[in-house]
Amino acid sequence: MLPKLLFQGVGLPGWNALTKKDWAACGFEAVIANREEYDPADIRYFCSFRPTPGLIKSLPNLKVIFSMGAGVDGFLRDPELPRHLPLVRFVDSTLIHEMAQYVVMHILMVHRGQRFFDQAQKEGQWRQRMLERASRDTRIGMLGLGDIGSAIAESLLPFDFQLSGWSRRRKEVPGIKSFAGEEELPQFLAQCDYCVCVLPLTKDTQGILNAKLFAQLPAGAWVINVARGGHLVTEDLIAALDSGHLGGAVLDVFQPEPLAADSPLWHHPKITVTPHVAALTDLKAAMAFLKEGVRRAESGEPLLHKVDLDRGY
Ligand code: NDP
Ligand code: OXD
Repeated sequence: MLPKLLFQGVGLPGWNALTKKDWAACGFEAVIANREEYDPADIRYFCSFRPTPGLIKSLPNLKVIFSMGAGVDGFLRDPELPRHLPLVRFVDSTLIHEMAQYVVMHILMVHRGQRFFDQAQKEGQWRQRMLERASRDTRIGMLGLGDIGSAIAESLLPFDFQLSGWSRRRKEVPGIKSFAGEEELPQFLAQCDYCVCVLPLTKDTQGILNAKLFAQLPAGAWVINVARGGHLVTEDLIAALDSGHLGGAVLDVFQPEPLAADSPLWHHPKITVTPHVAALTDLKAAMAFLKEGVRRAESGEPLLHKVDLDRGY
């Protein structure tokens, strides 16, 4: 008999077309919460992105919790999360590449002045313009130099930008200057013409994109947030944009999501909004991730990408 895996709220595109047979090929019997009846005592594995608080605790024989996202803040907000169980997060090359594509695309659009040329085209005008700054003089910093932050920085390497990253521990990444810890944050920020947030949302990083941080960025800097909406203090961003200190912002993530219809972020002239699509979990990759995770758990092999619950990521 296959072990049972309970899914909650994992509405990936193509998800509904999967059959019990497809899941059995991954080594488990899939049970869909809120759609199928189940005995909580039968559930060995659990998978979600943002589970209902208390649900995981109701599964007495659970072995492993799988996160369908790279970020696990949706799990850690549950005060009843059983802390003795392993929480495994989704680390996937397709997702990492898509995150890098998103950030590279937006930085190049701004750097190359594409909005100016779009407007000129709309007006039928042949308007040439030099770049405001050569790439060799343009400084791009990653707040967070983990799996995604370092991949983004590495993707930017061929363009001759000055690249850096900030993390808790110092990193050795060729071509990318490493800043570490609270004490080096001001130095890091002072040299970011683009500041890209790719931090996990934890008690230490909640609200980190605030007035104090913006004030430490060079005049005209851009802020790109692809991490979590909880990192951003919205009013502080709007004030820093309206004062002219910041050049613009690209936001993919919000608190709450979907972004409220009356949010001022939607129509601000210096803000680009996308609906949490920098990278969406790929269904095939998700299936491979669960198959491998369940295989390891069943065979007693060590699990990969286990979250440190005390650290929060
Ligand atoms: P990782 O855990 O691999 O990396 C996190 C990085 O943040 C590490 O470099 C870590 O430092 C650093 N960090 C954490 N806390 C602090 C702190 N207090 N001070 C300084 N640095 C800190 O995460 P990923 O790169 O895989 O993912 C990052 C986030 O991206 C996710 O948590 C998620 O929120 C978001 N995301 C968004 C998506 C989207 O579609 N918009 C898609 C996927 C992810 P150190 O290396 O020293 O530990
Ligand atoms: C993730 C996300 O954390 O999609 O993977 O935001």
